Amino acid sequence: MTRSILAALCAVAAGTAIAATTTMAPFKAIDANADGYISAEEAKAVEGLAARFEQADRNKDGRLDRKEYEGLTASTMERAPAPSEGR
Ligand SMILES: [Ca+2]
Ligand SMILES: [Ca+2]
Repeated sequence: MTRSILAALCAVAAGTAIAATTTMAPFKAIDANADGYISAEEAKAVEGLAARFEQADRNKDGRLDRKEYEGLTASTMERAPAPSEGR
């Protein structure tokens, strides 16, 4: 009994991880000129990122460093509903 529950939980966790990585592109892939920052121009290449650019740019320097980008992806994952709830 306990085993099947554990297996189900693992499957859910694995599915969530895959979904998170496929929805947000890795920092390096977006940073086209490899200067270590995502510019507003580079953000336009990623669907949904340009819309959240200002929100993600915490220090308002007009570009996203790796930490700011990772903060954005983390907050996106927090907002995702838990699939195990409501049963
Ligand atoms: Ca760049
Ligand atoms: Ca910034």
